[in-house]
Amino acid sequence: MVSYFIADLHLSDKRLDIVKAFVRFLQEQAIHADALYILGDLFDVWVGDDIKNQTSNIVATELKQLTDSGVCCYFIYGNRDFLLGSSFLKRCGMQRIQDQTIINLYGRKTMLLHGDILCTLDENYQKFRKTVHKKWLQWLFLHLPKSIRFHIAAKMRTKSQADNSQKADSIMDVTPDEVVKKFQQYQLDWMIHGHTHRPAIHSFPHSTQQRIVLGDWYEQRSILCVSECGIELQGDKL
Ligand code: LP5
Ligand code: MN
Repeated sequence: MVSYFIADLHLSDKRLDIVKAFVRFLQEQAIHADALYILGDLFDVWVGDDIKNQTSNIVATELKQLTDSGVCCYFIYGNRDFLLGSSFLKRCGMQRIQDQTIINLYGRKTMLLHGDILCTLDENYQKFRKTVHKKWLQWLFLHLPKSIRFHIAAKMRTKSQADNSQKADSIMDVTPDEVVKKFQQYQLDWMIHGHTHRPAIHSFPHSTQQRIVLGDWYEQRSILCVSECGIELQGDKL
């Protein structure tokens, strides 16, 4: 049996080709799995479960079909879709799990996370994250009219894009010390995350520990396939 891990699909009506690729993955690969783990940023932006569009309807229908057929599907929030709520999770039959959840993955102690929390050198982002994760602020935001929510999200995206283009590569990536700290603190074998859009399998010298980074789906289908036989990070063209 096999478990699949994906992240950073950034699905939206603007890129229905990615939505199609995701549907194909669900119908052809995930359907045969033990479990599917979505490690954040499934959607390009999420500003409330009450907003329905072509993409969210397709995703809900297809994920429900998958979960109804017996495949467990787990979801960790990303920095773009942390407002995804319980009503959408229910429509999909998905279960939310916390960022930094530790699971036993075919005998390996594995931490699952979106990855943004590891980017500790990005102080502006960490401040932003702390603010938008305040429950009372999220409640207020979700009670605003849809048009205002779209407007604020668009402003945030514009500012984020402008800021990111000025940030050094090392700031946009995870902080190496932070990674080592997590491995030591929790005695991990594996860590799996996305967010940085730098797909790779990182090994540590003289150790069997590995950090697996999922890629985005802009040009490729970045899928991690884990079974008792080992791991494979796939990256087929869309
Ligand atoms: O996503 P990515 O990879 O491009 O960049 C991230 C970080 N940026 C973000 C911001 C998101 O893209 C915006 C998401 C909108 C979510 C929906 C609305 C929710 C509202 C909730 C209210 C309670 O996450 C980026 C990191 C990068 O990853 C790499 O780690 O660097 O961080 C930033 O860009 C942070 C900026 O430096 C600061 C963000 C400024 C936001 C300004 C707010 C303006 C509001 C205007 C209101 C009218
Ligand atoms: Mn992200």
